[in-house]
Amino acid sequence: MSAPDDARLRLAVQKKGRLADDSFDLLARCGLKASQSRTRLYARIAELPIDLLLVRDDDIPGLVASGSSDLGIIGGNVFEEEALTGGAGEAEIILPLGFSRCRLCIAVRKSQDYAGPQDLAGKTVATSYPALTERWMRENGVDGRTVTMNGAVEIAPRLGVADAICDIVSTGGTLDANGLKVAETIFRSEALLIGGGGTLPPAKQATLDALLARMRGVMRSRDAKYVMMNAPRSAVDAIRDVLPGADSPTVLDLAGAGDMVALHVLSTDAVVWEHLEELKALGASAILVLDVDKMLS
Ligand code: PRT
Ligand code: ZN
Repeated sequence: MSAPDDARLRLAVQKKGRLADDSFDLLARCGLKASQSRTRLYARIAELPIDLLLVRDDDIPGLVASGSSDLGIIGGNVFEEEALTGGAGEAEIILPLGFSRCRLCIAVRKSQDYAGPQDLAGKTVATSYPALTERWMRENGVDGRTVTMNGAVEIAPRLGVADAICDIVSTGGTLDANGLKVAETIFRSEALLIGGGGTLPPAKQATLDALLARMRGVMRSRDAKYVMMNAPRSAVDAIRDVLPGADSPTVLDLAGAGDMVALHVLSTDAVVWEHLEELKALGASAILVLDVDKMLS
């Protein structure tokens, strides 16, 4: 689709790193493929008038706040830290995206008994997120101090730089390998679509609306399953209660099968083996669970 450059919506995404692959995967599932290699600063999307800015994640809130980019995909942890320190300007969250989930945690030495926030009184906490950490300290009446480190935060207690750390935890493996344990979870993060907070010109707004409809559709269909089965007509209500997020099922008569009907159900949440066992116990048979590729409503 060709549009003048100033009518093309700009979306800043991480070039390389933990957010990058999932961001590009989301765009691909929205039917949007970047035309150039990811080694450049720009990539043009052919299907909608969107240009990608490929940058370091730390630059994304500032690019959006200054209007250099209309949109950005950024970790909630980075956005919230920038928002607290003024670096995100008027930028605001448009849509939480449900990937790159992690926790920001205060961790202490495994050997330390930890009973609650009071145990951090007078302690020094090393972190790349001083504003979030200090906000938590304030809210929990902890009279502690932060020391800002931009990498290798987990070795600070061993170096004697700090008593505790506040860092991103995903599996917990890094803490464990460094003799540390989670004391407090202070923030839960996921990737966010952010925007500048102002009004967009109509052409860009129309592109954003189209992008949002596709993103919402991808997110809804991510766990969605289309479930088909044969079942006794009397069990239809019970079956609908078993399947997570199921709307009104389609009920079809089965020729010459007496009380048995065919049921088609769209389940918007994950369907697990336990659900299928419950369906079987309700008299269902020939149960089929199909992936949903796209949804638009
Ligand atoms: O180069 P650039 O500046 O763009 O990237 P970056 O190095 O600053 O960030 P990157 O790519 O590492 O992370 C981008 C975003 O991914 C973060 O801001 C988080 O929102 C999210 N994310 C999700 C994570 C993790 N999981 C994660 N596990 N970010 C960092 N980690 C690190 C953490 O810092 C710690 O060192 O992984 C370690 C802990 O992992 P576990 O699994 O051992 O607990
Ligand atoms: Zn970064």
